[in-house]
Amino acid sequence: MAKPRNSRFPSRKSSSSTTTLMLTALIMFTFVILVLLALGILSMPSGSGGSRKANDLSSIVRNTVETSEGEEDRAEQWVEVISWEPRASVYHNFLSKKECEYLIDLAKPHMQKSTVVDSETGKSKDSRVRTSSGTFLARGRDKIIRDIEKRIADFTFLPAEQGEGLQVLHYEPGQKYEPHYDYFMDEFNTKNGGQRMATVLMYLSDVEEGGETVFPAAKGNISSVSWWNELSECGKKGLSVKPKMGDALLFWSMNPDATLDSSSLHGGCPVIKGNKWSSTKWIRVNEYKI
Ligand SMILES: O=C(O)CCC(=O)C(=O)O
Repeated sequence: MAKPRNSRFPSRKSSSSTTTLMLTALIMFTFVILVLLALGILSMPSGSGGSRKANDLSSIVRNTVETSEGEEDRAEQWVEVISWEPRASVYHNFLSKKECEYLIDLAKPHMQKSTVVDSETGKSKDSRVRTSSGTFLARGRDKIIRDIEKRIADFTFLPAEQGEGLQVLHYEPGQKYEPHYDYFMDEFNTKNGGQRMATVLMYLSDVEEGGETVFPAAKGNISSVSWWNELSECGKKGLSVKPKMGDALLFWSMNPDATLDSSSLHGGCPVIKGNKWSSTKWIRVNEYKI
């Protein structure tokens, strides 16, 4: 039987070549998309809504810069590890000048002679070991303090809820804090929050001479710090940090295995010239209830 001349149905051959063409186009399109993704020209939408890549350290740096926006007086920030025994590092320009002045102004009307903890009874007592004056600022009491406490949590990787209130300290010439541990040897003081595991000490002023924070039991080369030649006689008796307005010193009173670190012994050298203002944040192993 003869084939009709103009069939209304496409032949089997022409339909299979259309399918081949479409498949080839699809493969080429997929290939181009994969190449663009590999080159980073295209990116997949992320669940968090941002275009930031996971594990991209440059995004953390950008984050820090974004946080500091609008704070014209904040100088360059960087973290310097100064010791492994005890574990200690300095975060340069952690606080802005405005924040330092704010904390001093807030604390000034409430300063009282500092006390120490009696290791027998766990109660506070007057002592010649610590001759500064100080006061506590309640945790989370206002926006500026909450911002600082959030920054401390980011720096230490420890939640703000584990921190005690900020203690502001003032040392006049001749005033000091003899070497001591921040951890407790009594049960009374560990009832709320458990042991103190880390301390962040923020310097709210420069000190012309003396006033260093000294770690007399630190292991390692104590003279390797860049400020060695500026240290007082007391400061040269151990690893020392010279107070600089805005800098924060973080050190750990506990080892990673939760034992107490005896190399964290530290003190405040006598101020020789000028005034020293600082603020301490003690961080516990559990939530510290306020
Ligand atoms: O003032 C210093 O440098 C040390 C302060 C201190 O040891 C403390 O507050 O526990």
